[in-house]
Amino acid sequence: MNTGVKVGVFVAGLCVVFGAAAAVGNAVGPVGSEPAAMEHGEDDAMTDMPGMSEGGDEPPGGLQVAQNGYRFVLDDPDQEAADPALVSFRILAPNGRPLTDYATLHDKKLHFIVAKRDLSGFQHVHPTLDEHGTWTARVALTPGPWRAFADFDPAGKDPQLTLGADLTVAGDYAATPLPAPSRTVTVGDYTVTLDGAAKAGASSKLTLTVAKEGAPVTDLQPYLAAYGHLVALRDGDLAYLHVHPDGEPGDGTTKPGPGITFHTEFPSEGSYRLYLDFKHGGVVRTAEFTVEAGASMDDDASDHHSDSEHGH
Ligand SMILES: [Cu+2]
Repeated sequence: MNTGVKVGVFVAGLCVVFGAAAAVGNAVGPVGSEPAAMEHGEDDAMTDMPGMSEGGDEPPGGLQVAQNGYRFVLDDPDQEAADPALVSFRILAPNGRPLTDYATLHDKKLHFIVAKRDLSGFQHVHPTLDEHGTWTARVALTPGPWRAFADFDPAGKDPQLTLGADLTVAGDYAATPLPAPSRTVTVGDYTVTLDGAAKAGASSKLTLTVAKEGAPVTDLQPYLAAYGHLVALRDGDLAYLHVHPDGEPGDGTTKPGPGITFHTEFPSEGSYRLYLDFKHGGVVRTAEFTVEAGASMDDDASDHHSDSEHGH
């Protein structure tokens, strides 16, 4: 499987997860609640490989500062260390003007994420938009190289995008080594356990189970219309993957914990940092994991998959 195809698989996975059909390129089918935005080529899907529904060679999200005519413009990509730091930016539309009309995506018009290049410092916030199309986000910035991501869906027919831009904060910086892979992390009084294998180019089922002081949490609170939000960033280039769990609060079947299940595809083998946002007791917390995606990962989790249906 060549790189382009793998990327295609990944993009297809993203589309399915987002339910925003036609996030890129060709058909992914009417999988979501949002109207499909495809203009053409709905039947063009690659059919030469099982499970493939997405052709083209779109890269994973977050790697490009401009895509499909949209551009992510930070007003000041050189920032001072501050908490809070105000980061303002615009999304320029294909007509060159700041975009002011956004579709709501998971309760928000835009999701703004920053992470340092060493995958530390992750923050996921929801900035405010003024009438001129300028967004302002409040984040905590420490010295070093950062990547900023804007995850949004332009109103109208254009697909949802994640654009990325570099942000530099002056000052002394030493990269932190990526923490070793771990199945369990602690956030305050909470312990989050990861089950399942991260696989490159194949569907990966990941279940994150939340406990507080040793007791399973069964009353997670909806946050942005889900019981959990998971962002994965690839070590090395910070390719961005935002996935949402199976089921929604209030759908009659999805329980509010302790487990939150996600299906996604990793675009390649390698190391990823996973950031799970969950809400309990009125507070949103983020649990961070390092995972290794690849066929060689030992999977001692309860969920065993057959080998990749996509082959190698
Ligand atoms: Cu968000």
